[in-house]
Amino acid sequence: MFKKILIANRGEIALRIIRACRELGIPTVAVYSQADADSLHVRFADEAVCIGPARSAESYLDPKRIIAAAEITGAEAIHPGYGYLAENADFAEICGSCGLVFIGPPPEAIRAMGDKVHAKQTMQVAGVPVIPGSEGSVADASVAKKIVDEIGYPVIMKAAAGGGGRGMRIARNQAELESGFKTAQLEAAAAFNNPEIYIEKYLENPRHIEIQILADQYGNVIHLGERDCTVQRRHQKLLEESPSPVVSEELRKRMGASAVKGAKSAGYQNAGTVEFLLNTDGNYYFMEMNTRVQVEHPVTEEVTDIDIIAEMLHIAAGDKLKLTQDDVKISGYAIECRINAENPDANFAPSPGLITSFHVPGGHGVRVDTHVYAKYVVPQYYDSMIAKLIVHHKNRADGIQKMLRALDEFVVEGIYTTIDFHKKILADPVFQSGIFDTGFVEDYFRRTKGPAINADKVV
Ligand code: MV4
Repeated sequence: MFKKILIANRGEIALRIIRACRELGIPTVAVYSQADADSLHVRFADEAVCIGPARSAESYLDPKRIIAAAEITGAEAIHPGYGYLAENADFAEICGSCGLVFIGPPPEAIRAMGDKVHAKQTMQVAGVPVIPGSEGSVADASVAKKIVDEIGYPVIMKAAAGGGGRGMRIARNQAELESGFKTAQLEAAAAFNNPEIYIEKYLENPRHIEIQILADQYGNVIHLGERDCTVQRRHQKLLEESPSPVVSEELRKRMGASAVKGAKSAGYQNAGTVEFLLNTDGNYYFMEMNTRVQVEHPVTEEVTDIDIIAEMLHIAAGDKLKLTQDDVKISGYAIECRINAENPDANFAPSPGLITSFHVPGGHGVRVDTHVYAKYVVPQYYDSMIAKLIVHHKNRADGIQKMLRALDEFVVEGIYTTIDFHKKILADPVFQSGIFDTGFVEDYFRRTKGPAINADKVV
């Protein structure tokens, strides 16, 4: 195992990785920006290096500073967490050429899955169901029109270099196709420095179901079941559940087998997530692959009793997976609420500042992953998630009640948070029924006369 690991991240995920390292007896190095000097990841790591000013581009996003910190502290490996450099293939490559182990997939796998056209082709060749559409990227609107002649409207245009919902456009007729295509190309060029666009049949109101996988360096790949991330607002996940209320044991086996097959065929290693859209007819389609540990990994940890971060460290150190697929048992139900420093009554505007009081819930089956404490100042520079509240119980109905109880115990004063908003969602009969789709949040606002959501063509 590694003699020292550097964590190239901040916030709750930096703490999560430090905890896993401590349990494995691995000394840790934290890096931090000047805005994070009072952060818990700095306090709980064995060593800490200030790598620059508050701005991410000059700290957490700067490979030079991270590599320098690893070299001066003698770290052998770097865990990137999520966000920042986690899915930067060049950074993973630089780690390798500096003699540092990047705790994640090989650069080639990150690159292959980062190109959404390439990723889709890889999955299709592996026999994973993909959404009908263009084979590869589409040169112009006239080529797009030819594809629509085959698959029909509505279609969605996506940036090859996009992902996570950025740079997408729906067209329901030829006029929208022609204007949308040009805009999509220009936006993709500006946002991702790559104008490539591909086209797919637009699936109305799917669910977002993703499969967690683990792959060692010797070709062994297993899956840890699904997470249902259907409850999203503007492509931001609000809460995640496992198992999904609509995935049967049989469907889990098939989706899991697809994810494993796709990962093997991509030469994937370490932890990853294969995202699918699930239709109301029960058909699922590959959407994209996330080549990192995800925010919502704890729900999988709770129902499988597998420490995903510890597995990542073992895999990166060259250990063989000790678990086989038969060892993976889904037990009970887990749900995670993302607690953000945001004001739901002001269109979820960020609410940074001083937390005057902070009390976290506890009790059986309750887990809180947070870097926040009373008198902590939430910096304005970074994302607004201040805590993840995860509960584990026997079944979905009891799990939701436990989450409601835990949310009631959660006290955060001094800033706005999404705690009360989560209570309303969890108490909603449609949410409780388990039968909803990615339009759930928008529909909830309509039904409860909350803030209207801009219904333009940008999804
Ligand atoms: C789609 C789709 C419908 N049809 N692709 C959104 C995130 C990005 N990864 C892809 N997304 C979508 N792709 C086709 N062909 C609908 C969405 C989508 C969505 C997906 C998952 C969760 C929430 C969503 C909200 C709006 C649109």
